[in-house]
Amino acid sequence: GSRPPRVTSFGSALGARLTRREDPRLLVGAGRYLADVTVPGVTHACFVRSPHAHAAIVAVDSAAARALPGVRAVLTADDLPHRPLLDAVAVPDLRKTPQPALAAGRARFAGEAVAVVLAESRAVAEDAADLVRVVYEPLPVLTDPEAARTERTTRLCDDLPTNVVYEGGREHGDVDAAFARAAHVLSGRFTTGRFVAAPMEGRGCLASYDRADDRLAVHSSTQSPHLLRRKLAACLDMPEGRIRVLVPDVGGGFGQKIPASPEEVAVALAARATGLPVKWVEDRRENITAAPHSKDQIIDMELAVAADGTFEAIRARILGDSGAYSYNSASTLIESYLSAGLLPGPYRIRDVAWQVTAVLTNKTPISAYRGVGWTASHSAREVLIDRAARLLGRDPVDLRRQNLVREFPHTSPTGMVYDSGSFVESLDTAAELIDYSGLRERQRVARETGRYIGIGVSPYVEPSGWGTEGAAQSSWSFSSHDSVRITMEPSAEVTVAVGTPSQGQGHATSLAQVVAEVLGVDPAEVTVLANDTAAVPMSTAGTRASRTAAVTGGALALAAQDLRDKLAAIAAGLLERDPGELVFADGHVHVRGDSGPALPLGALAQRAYFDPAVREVMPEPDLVVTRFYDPPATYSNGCVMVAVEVDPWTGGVTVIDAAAVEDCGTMINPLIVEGQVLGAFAQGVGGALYEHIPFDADGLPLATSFADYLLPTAAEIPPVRLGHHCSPSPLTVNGVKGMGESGVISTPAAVANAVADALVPFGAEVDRTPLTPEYVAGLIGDPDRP
Ligand code: MCN
Ligand code: SMO
Repeated sequence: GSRPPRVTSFGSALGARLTRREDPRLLVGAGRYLADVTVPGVTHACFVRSPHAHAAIVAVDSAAARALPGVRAVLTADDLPHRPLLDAVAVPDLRKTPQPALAAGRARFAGEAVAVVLAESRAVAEDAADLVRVVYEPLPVLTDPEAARTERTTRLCDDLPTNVVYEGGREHGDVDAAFARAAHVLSGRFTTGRFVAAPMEGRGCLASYDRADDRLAVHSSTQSPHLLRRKLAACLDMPEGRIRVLVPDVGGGFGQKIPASPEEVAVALAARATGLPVKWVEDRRENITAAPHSKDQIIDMELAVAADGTFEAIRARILGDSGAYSYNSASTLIESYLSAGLLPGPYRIRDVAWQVTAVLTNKTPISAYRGVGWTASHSAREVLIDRAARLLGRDPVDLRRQNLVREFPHTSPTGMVYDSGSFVESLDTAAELIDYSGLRERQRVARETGRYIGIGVSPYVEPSGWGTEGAAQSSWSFSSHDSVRITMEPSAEVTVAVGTPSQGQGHATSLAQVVAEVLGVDPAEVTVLANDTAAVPMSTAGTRASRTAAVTGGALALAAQDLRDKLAAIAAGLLERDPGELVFADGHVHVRGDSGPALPLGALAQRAYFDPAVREVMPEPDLVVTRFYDPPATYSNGCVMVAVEVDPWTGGVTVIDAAAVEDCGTMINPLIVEGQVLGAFAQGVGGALYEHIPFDADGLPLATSFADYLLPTAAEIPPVRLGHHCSPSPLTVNGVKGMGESGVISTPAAVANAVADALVPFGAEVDRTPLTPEYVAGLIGDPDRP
């Protein structure tokens, strides 16, 4: 493959706009995704899935399926005894609902796996799955979370008295007093639709069990290899060290591939039970119906505003539709509960009270998707702020500027400590980029001719770079550190092993830059591997929560520094110099102020490994370093602005202009940051306008393919005007903050407010996403009579 552009000046790798070195390989079709991985004797799995949202499983007759030539086995929960998947988080009062790998006795959502067929090909496995006769006895179906909340007879989990998996609340400050003295109280209900992450590549795995050694190897399209290993160990009752998780290229995850999936457990169990290597590649219909869904919150919110526009207090009741199980490694609570923590967002709001209820229904379980939890409360708040601006006759940009956090560190009432930022500056830059005042004029002129343009603004703060403290500030208690291993090979090439695989974030480039910067080498000399749990001591969380740049990147910078110290000690001994006199640049060790020939790192590495004399200088001259990092909490920020045009006759919304300003502290690679911003912006537009999985009264999903689950295409996304601010974190290595989710937190609110702004002449207010044409046309009523 072709090499990325060479950086001419070493030591300037951090912050360089390098094109992604992984792209040439991926773009010519030389990537190796899960579907490409195979082993001799591989058998293919197809799941038999429940066509009912809620039903007792009375009998399974697999005789006809077994008789089909090429079928190796048909297995049900009875054939594969195991421990169910359980939540890993320790949120007080969370009622955990165990989720079996295969439904045992009862199916709780349409698409839940009931049996698995193993065959010589996927085609035969699918044909055989059709021949498995399952006798179901339908049970009453719960689809409405409000109804499920009070229902006592029909319960999803027998061990729980109700369908409520979490109910709790907190008051920060004196909220009642703040509301009592406020000049204005804005209130409303906002509903965020049910998304599915829709990665280009679905989930999947290939499990091989070695009976002689009692070892399990699992290739998986996962974001969290160590977490998967831990879950498999628990479900299969195997020591963790006997399980190895290998990660091929992954074509998108967006949070959906954080949890260990029931299907992965079933495949591993099937491999162990039969001794056959078993491969499962999820298809699109399975992904849309059975992979975790996301968002789906109903928020009743009140905002107290003083006469001068100061935001005084927020009160929210958040109802999360969890689906059928409190999802295992991330927990369904990741939506509604995290939503509460970010209620104040980027504003100086003193008093906040929230009440969260998460309730089980007969739908696909909810788990993480980019912008986890935060999208919903952010959108609800921003929509109310625009209503406040209209009520007060204030410009929505001005009103926000007045209330944004300006001093750092800032402790939000919910306990988040914003370490640094450019909240006001990012708002102003976005307004400048999109020519806000010019757009207002264009809007005015357009209205005179019966055309409806609207402008929406959405400044945001992103809890990013989750280490243990960052997670804890969201009341999400788990150990979220990373360790990395870095090795200088005898050729002086550097191999880096990390536990945070890339699903498209460009880690092979950006993490190499971090290491190259410290060692003074070309990033092309640094290979980043995130493909094997055996190569890394531990990554508790994997790639999620916009944490890789800050956590893994931090660990790598520290490890590279240790490695450089080792090299300096060896070189100093050989050159009879003081290590402090040595400079690492251009792949050489130079003596400061000495213009004589420098020592190439290749020669130094050769000697470290192979020259016995080096042991006189350093008794253990191995060029391997392991480092651990768990950074303090850090918060990035930015602002999204969009302009839309609404067609009053069809209710169709077109995004006509957009600006996105990001501040993630020190940027490792601005080009990659911009790619992340653009991708998340597009997903945010999708969530705002198109994406939603409705369910009918029988609990059957009404979107099961891309014909009815509508993703935005390039045609729906306008060019985005990009801007940056840079407020380095005073707390993290290199001042790096994470940023991978920002656009999905902020964009839906910007679009919703732009539509609301366009509809002002019709006296309509928006109260949900997605803003589908039917919904918008319904708000407009008679297009001729604004
Ligand atoms: N970066 C940088 N400088 C910074 C911050 C980030 O150069 N100050 C770079 C990083 O080096 C990395 C990328 O930007 O290459 C994203 O970094 P970060 O914010 O740390 O996020 P992660 O790498 O941990 O990725 C996770 C994040 C999440 S949580 C979701 S969801 C999501 C997202 O990334 N899923 C994605 N972006 C995605 N992009 C793609 N293509 N596919 C997914 O599944
Ligand atoms: S939803 Mo991102 O993988 O934390």
